[in-house]
Amino acid sequence: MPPYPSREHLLTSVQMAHFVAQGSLRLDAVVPEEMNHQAVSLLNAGIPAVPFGTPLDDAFPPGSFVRRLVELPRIAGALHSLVGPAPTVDHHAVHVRLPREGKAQNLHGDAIIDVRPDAFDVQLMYYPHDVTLEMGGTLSVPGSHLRRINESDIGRYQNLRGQVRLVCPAGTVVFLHHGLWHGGRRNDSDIARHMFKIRFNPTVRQLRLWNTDDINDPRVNDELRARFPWHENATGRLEIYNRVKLWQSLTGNDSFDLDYWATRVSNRPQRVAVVHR
Ligand SMILES: O=C(O)CCC(=O)C(=O)O
Ligand SMILES: [Fe+2]
Repeated sequence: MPPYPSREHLLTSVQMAHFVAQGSLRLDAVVPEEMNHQAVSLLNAGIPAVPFGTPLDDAFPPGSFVRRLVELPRIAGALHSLVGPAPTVDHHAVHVRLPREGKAQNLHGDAIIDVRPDAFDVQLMYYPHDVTLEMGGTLSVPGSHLRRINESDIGRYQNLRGQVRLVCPAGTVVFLHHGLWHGGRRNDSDIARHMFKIRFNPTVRQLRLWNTDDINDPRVNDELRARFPWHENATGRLEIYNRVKLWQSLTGNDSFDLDYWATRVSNRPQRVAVVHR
């Protein structure tokens, strides 16, 4: 994998802010048709497993399908922007929702007792064919990634306001923050739905890894301010706060804030006043 994708393929600050607020980033039809055609039989045959922590370069041989997938310029650029150069592969899996399978996967996060406030893993999800509403696209709850839960403990929750069921054209790739609440839906169609997932762990600090030329674009703050329909009136603000903290960490700017809220609640002066008696 080229260590530094060309600048034009890196994410912009507006796209990064979108990821930080929503917990995902979607690249529609980014994989060429010729690869999508090969994908289903390859995925059905199985992609050899790799041990946790295998460097991406060692996980998939040069020229192999998966290597070509992650080397597509826009995918390489997004991956670099999110987790940096030389990430390791946590695990990968092919997820098939069978035709008229009759059941859905419970809502869950792919994380358990993960309290990292700054570093995050990303999950690349690749859909080699069109996914219609009936086909059991991945459901996700935008903006849920920083509301900490443990894996499938949220499985009892059904149909949260603001949830999205993925409907997408062939060759779409979605990058998910590891904390995002999601689940494969029931496939009510006659066509099997395939998705290939790779989880990546960063090996560098996730600090300004994208194209920061537009860092002062007002749309950055607009993205970071997004509220979601499932937010509680007051506690929903916690999501904005956690987002501000993540943006501070990603930009290295500890004083970044949207409306002084993060500044206010982190004000814990250490200077001891000299009291004159
Ligand atoms: O099949 C799906 O759409 C989701 C599978 C899943 O939860 C995952 O890959 O982590
Ligand atoms: Fe999952």
